[in-house]
Amino acid sequence: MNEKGLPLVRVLDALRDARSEDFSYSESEVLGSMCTAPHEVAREAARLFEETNLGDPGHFPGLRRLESEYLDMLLELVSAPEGATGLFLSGGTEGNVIACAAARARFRARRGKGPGSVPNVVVSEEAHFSFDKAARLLDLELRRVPVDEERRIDLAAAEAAVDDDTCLIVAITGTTEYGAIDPVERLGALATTHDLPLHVDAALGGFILPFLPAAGRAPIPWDMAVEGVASITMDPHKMGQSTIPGGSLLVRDPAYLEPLLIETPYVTTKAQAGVLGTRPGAGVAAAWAVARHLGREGYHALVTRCLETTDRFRRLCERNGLNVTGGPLNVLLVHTSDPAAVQEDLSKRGWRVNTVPRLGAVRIVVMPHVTEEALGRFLPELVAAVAPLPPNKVTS
Ligand code: 0PR
Repeated sequence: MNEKGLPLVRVLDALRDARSEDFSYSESEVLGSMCTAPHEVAREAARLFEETNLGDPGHFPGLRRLESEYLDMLLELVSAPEGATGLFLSGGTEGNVIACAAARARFRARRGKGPGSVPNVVVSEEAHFSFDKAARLLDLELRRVPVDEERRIDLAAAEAAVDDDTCLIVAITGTTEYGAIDPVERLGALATTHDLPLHVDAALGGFILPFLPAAGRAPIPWDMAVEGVASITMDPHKMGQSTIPGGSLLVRDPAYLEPLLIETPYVTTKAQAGVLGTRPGAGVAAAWAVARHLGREGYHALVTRCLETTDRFRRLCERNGLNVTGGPLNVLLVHTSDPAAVQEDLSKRGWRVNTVPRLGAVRIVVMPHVTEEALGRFLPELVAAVAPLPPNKVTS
């Protein structure tokens, strides 16, 4: 650390320098991320609440009210029954880890203490690595089962994987690397038959699926209206268009979280179930603000725009000879023999895509900041990076 403090202007200059090295959402340069430019109202709310801490909410009753109102909005969005509850968290990872911890606690309570086998979690091979973290932290066995041709969990394989040591089944509604949607109703039935909880990882899909019908698409059953769904992860900091960090875990029965509650004697909560102690209030205020400002109508419009842009860009890619796949959401994969080289090439041209080495592709996620105009400029560069062609051969 420097001995003498630097003048404010120099610190700010250094910060601006560092920031200028970053790629930007606002210029649509970042095309492979699942995060997005926060809505202006979310930015403003985060600024207003930047010093607040939900680890000790007695000091911030206004913010505590916003958190409870926001969780009520989410619970309504996922068709939660009366009495359901939720936690505002730091993102999808925390949501999935806590869901696994709750399932393990339920399993242990039923099984009793004593020497037992390692509980397992049944999930598709497409599961986000947050489940590997959960398995490592909680000493669980992650049973990743194969998928069908649309990269949804293979039901027969899921059924075969469930045994007496299973503590949780997981459905993913919007897989990280493909945007596939597991059949939640069928998995809910499987969970119910085996008296197991079903966790839905809707980190991505949670802010898309509720708005599909108004976006002119067929509804997909995915939420607590489906029997067997015990918990749902959904992230305001992805398609919720809020600031980072912002995640949530919604739980049908508050008793599910009770074994995780830790008494917190020196702060103004009685007990906490989440991982964080000091917890940023800014994310809650931002998520509340963007939800209030957009309302259902605003999210309908956002989802419609992202899905229509995705469809149009997919067709454009196909017309230009690219091999494109991806599920029914806003995730597109462009296949190539060398995803890392394509990523690097595009990076030099000012575009950031992510790689999906497992599927031999680069990933584009049409998030709210990704405009049709930017994708139009990006297309020739993508074509050139994937299969070098003279730019005048590009069809728009
Ligand atoms: N569940 C699913 C289905 C996810 O896709 C993700 C993250 C998570 C859980 C974990 O969420 P958190 O990262 O909020 O803990 N999926 C994105 C991904 O790995 C995260 C991401 C976001 C990656 C922005 C890159 C990026 O630029 O693709």
